[in-house]
Amino acid sequence: MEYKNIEVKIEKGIATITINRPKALNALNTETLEELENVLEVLQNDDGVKVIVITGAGEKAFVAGADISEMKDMSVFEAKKFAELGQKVFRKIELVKKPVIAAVNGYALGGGCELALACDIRIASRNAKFGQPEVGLGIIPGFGGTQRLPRIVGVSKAKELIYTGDMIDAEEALRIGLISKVVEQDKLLEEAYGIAKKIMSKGLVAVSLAKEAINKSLEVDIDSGMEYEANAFAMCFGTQDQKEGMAAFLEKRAPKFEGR
Ligand code: CO8
Repeated sequence: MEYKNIEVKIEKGIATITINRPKALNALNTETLEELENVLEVLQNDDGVKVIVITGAGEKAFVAGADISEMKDMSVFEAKKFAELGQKVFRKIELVKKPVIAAVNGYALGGGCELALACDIRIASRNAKFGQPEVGLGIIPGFGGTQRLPRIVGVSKAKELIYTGDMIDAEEALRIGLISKVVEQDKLLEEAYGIAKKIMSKGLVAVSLAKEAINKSLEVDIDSGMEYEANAFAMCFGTQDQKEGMAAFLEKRAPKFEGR
């Protein structure tokens, strides 16, 4: 597939997806969402890709939301279809069996904030701004924001952000646990790649199982979650990486993981 609205670069096991629609501050229209859906499928099936980084083109915006010009005249039916498309694509990010890091380089508003929320790890540049301004447009978050934001920052803060539409800066986002790190803009990708490389030095089957188990913790009751964890933990013992990791520890040497 030819991409018009995203750029994809794969280097040393790290795939970088850059949302690139500068004229609309990287806002997500149907075409961009379809391209994202396609590339996630491609990257999921590419064994050479170990970690995925998502960022926005330019220095101003990560993603300034869903495309308001496209949504303006939507019928109820079209709006439902559009919301479901965004939800499907973001769920794919959550379910892809590889870590996904959002490198938030500017405005992450509405659908842009929701895109970041679907990623496993969020870091941001100092100029980043987060918000769910939808109620100011007479709508609500529709790409998972009402479901993921309360799970990540707690119900009270999520309601405050969604009811007021307030924008918060990167420091505040860090304080409330919406992101895990703030760095200078020119260091953002370097930092994201640093995290990616650290993850890639570990047992990647284990990392993938940890992703699944942590996701489950947000979806099921604690006993089902514990059972899921115990099964995932046991599965690690069927991997070469577990044998190598523990042998290396006992032999006092660095492990050589193969990701299997
Ligand atoms: N959609 C379409 N175009 C956009 C968007 C957007 N979300 N954001 C910015 N643009 C365009 C502007 O229209 C402008 O275009 P033009 O140059 O042709 O006039 C260009 O990008 C530059 O923007 P500004 O001139 O506004 O730049 P400023 O620096 O003055 O302001 C802001 C930057 C603060 C980011 C401002 O652009 C803004 O407020 N943008 C909209 C933010 C927003 O409300 N986002 C939420 C959208 S709704 C949403 O995401 C819902 C998700 C769920 C959908 C469910 C489906 C039903």
